[in-house]
Amino acid sequence: MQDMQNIRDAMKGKRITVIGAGISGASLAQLAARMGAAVFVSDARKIEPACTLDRFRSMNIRWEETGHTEKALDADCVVLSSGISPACFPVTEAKKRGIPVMGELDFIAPCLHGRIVGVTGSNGKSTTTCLIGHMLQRMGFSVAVTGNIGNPLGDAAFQPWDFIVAELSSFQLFWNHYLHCDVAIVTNLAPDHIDWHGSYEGYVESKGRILHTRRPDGWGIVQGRDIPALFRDLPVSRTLPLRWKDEGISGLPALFVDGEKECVTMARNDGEEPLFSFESLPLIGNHNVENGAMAAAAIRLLGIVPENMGSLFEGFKGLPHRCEFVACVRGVKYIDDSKGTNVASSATALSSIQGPKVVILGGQGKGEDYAPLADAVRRNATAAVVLGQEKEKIVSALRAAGFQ
Ligand code: UMA
Ligand code: ADP
Repeated sequence: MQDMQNIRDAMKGKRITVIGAGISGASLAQLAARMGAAVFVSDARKIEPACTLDRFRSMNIRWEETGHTEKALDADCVVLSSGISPACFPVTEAKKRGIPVMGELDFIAPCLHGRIVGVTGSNGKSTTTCLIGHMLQRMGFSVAVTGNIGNPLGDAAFQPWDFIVAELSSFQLFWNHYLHCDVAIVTNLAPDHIDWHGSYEGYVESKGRILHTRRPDGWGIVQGRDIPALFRDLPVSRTLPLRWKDEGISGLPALFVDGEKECVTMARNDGEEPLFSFESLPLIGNHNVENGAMAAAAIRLLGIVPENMGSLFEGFKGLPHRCEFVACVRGVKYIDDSKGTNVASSATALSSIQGPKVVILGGQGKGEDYAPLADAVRRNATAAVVLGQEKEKIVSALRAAGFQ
């Protein structure tokens, strides 16, 4: 490819340090090496698995582990893997010394070939990303389903895709300037990763960057209720807000979900068109209807007119650990929603699953207020088993909500 040659010419001999040797960092390092750079990887912990180091050796990539040292700063540019914080030592020090610092998305953006659908949000990112990928693949397009979903974006570089559907995190978007989406989706907003961003406002600002950096002729899809937080005083253009019909809010364009007629329509200035009826979506819960609505709208906003939108959902199985049915033992159904890793997602799952429930809660905290979760437990569960690092905080929130 010609542009690979141009990029290689520009990168030849450049000293690139990649911070973090996890999945995204290892992919970035290999991409930089393929571009002809002299690559050094620095990780605060031991680099694992061992095969990562085998690959580094075979590609002449040098590294350090169990701590960032001065060696990481002997570079023309410092490139950050997915979750690296602006407060980490190599970043603050590189900035002090005037060494350019680049996020993962900016580094990879010039190497991507294909129209880009970016999906971010607090919950439903992976489901929506995979659903869009599934629908496009069913139509016969070549599609990379990539990003924060576990397939690093760097692996999609220098390949001719029709579409790249990328799940993007608030961490990645914090650093983004040059990844311009054709369709940019923010599935919804709820508090998450406040420890990393410092505040909810900072988190929302990072998520909003997917809209503010999209292509000028690109479209945005967001929850109607999230528009004020995402745009603040900026003009709202080429953005489709999702609204439930019973909210009674009018205005065009809009993506309408009609709970009574159980169907989804898209309305633009040139008229309203049906997208699908709920029964065609093989996933449970209103939250998944919203994910399906955004996925279908993305297909249309890419300019694709399928004969039957609903039929594109066929064969989509849903993702593991997301309201996943595990087993039924002596009449008790076991459902795994362990991917519900913030208050809003677990509260949504609790209200989506029918019948009396015993809920198991716990894990590591991210600085969230547990009151809304406790309220959802009080309304939807008969008993709660609480464990893990956050158990005391969760138990006191449950007590404060009057859950016995
Ligand atoms: N590290 C440093 N210095 C630091 C901080 C971290 O060297 O200051 C090192 C760590 O020691 C570690 C590496 O950097 O070796 C980062 O590992 P990681 O597991 O945090 O990240 P990756 O393995 O690169 O995985 C990332 C995403 N992780 C994060 O954004 C935190 C994965 O999303 C993603 O699937 C993968 O890239 C492929 O693109 C995970 C995630 O939890 C599932 N994402 C968050 C979420 O979904 O809420 C955003
Ligand atoms: P993410 O990639 O954003 O973590 P997933 O698609 O993996 O989202 O879903 C994780 C959990 O979030 C699900 O198990 C479910 O409990 C909840 N969830 C999924 N979609 C939504 C949505 N649109 N709104 C609220 N919660 C959702």
